[in-house]
Amino acid sequence: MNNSITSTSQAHHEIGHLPLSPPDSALNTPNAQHRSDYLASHGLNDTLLHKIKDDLISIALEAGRMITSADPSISPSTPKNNSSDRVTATDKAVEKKVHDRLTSLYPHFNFLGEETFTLGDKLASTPTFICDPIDGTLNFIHGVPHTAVSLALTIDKKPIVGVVHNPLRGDTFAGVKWYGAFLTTAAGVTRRLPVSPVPKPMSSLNECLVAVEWGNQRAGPNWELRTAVHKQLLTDKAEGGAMVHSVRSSGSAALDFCYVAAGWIDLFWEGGVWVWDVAAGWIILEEAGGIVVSANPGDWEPTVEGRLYLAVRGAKRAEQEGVVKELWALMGDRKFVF
Ligand code: LIP
Repeated sequence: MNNSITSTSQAHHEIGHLPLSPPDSALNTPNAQHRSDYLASHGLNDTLLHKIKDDLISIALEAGRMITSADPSISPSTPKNNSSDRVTATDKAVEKKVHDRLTSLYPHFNFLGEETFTLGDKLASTPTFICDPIDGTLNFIHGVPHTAVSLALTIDKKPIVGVVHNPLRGDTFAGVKWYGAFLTTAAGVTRRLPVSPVPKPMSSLNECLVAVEWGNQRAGPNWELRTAVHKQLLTDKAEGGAMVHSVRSSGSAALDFCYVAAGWIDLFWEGGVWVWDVAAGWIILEEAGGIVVSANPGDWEPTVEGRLYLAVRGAKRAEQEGVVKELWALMGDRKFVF
């Protein structure tokens, strides 16, 4: 079955009108009433939620144009926590643009951005925009065309709207709680996620393509655990590994989440990234039938600020739980500490 729902020659900037709609079964039911009461308790309603999604898409596209027209060699990057954790003038300029646009449109909402975050800042329960101006800064610096603007709205510390835009490929992923998740490509084709409406079976890790990232903390117990698990994922079953199809490391956690939402990647296991790396991808994934549990064994309900994530694509719940338990088993009694 073809899951493409819009195929037009429309300009990419028109994708704000993604055909997000709740399933028919969700309309005029007690759930719909509960949903509107919940939104109202935060000063929101369905119409506003969709306006916010459209505004986030339009701001992400504008930010994307800033990224594609920037030349990182002209304004070199500077290190943050270490030599592999870097920031450029473009990261800062994009965040300022996003901040200014959002605070003028929604002056009563909070704003949390990667480049203006101070250690100890906490996500509020009230509506909060979360911004990663360039997720995949190292890719941007090196010219790898795999970076994204990642924008989310949270309420009650949970993502409710998410937009992830890779300006170099022209992909825009968007999700709104209760309304589904979509990908619009550079060709103007919009598809509901996951891309395959009937997800393939996922009976064991052995059949999975797994995303991992390397992070920038390259010493100590977290590094030992990360690299040991990466090795176990790849190692032959005869030697105690999971023998996954392979691992992929894209350099952007936001895009990793979206690729799991699309169903292109089966799982993404990561500890140490931050709320701005995952908030938008989280709601896109959930709306595509995926789940997020902790990167550490035993925690089925991680928080978005917890820095520990195992994202699993849409599949039967028993299959999702099966691969989670298999991955956690590879960790034994070891845990990330962030
Ligand atoms: C990056 C993440 C990536 C991780 C890097 C870094 P940034 O975010 O998305 O997955 O491995 O350490 O945190 O810094 O490019 O926004």
